[in-house]
Amino acid sequence: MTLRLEDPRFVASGTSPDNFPPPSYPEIAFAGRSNVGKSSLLNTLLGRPLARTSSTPGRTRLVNFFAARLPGAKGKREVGLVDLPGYGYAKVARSERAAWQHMIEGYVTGRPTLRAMVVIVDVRRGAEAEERDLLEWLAALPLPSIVVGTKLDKLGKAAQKPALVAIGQELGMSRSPLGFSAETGEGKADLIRLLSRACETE
Ligand SMILES: Nc1nc2c(ncn2[C@@H]2O[C@H](COP(=O)(O)OP(=O)(O)O)[C@@H](O)[C@H]2O)c(=O)[nH]1
Ligand SMILES: [Mg+2]
Repeated sequence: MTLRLEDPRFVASGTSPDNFPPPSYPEIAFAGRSNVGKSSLLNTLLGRPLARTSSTPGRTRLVNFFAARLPGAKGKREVGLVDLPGYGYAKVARSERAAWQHMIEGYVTGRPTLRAMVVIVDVRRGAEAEERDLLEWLAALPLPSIVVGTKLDKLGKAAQKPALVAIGQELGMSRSPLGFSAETGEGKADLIRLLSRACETE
């Protein structure tokens, strides 16, 4: 089984549940603070630069929907990959944080096809209150979360594992998050495997 997403496509952008594309196939959403490397991770998974990346933290409120075919035990199947707006931009106003939470709640509750939430953490920065809050909120839902520590290439070899272990501890996880790098592709096959498994649960 080659661990590669096939036929990657951009589907649509939306700003709120009333203009999101209708849920029709298993979907995985990606959340993380602004500039964490969310779009870069998605592009690495998709194998094409379909998601816009930027070195300056943006204020995009758009939810971007992508799709591809995912290999799995039951053959190839359609999967949706959703780039959620980043949170924690600069000195966020309380109102902005509330707007993000409202959007995320609307998205999650409106997507019966959602199979997992990937929460992305910068390995150099570690997990903070936002990630803990998000994971705590997700833990109360019947929705698995997958934590990924990205930008692994920015740390020296010896610092990588300790950084991942620290994130796991900060988040009270039973094991360390998956290490990832959009630069080297490290973690890509493992992440695709996890997504494939998540999509197979109904
Ligand atoms: N070295 C390195 N840089 C990365 C990685 N992922 C993202 N970046 C850089 O971090 C910045 C923000 O990335 P982006 O994907 O736009 O973040 P987003 O705001 O979370 O979508 C860009 O300059 C990327 O090139 C990575 O794995 N390694
Ligand atoms: Mg982005």
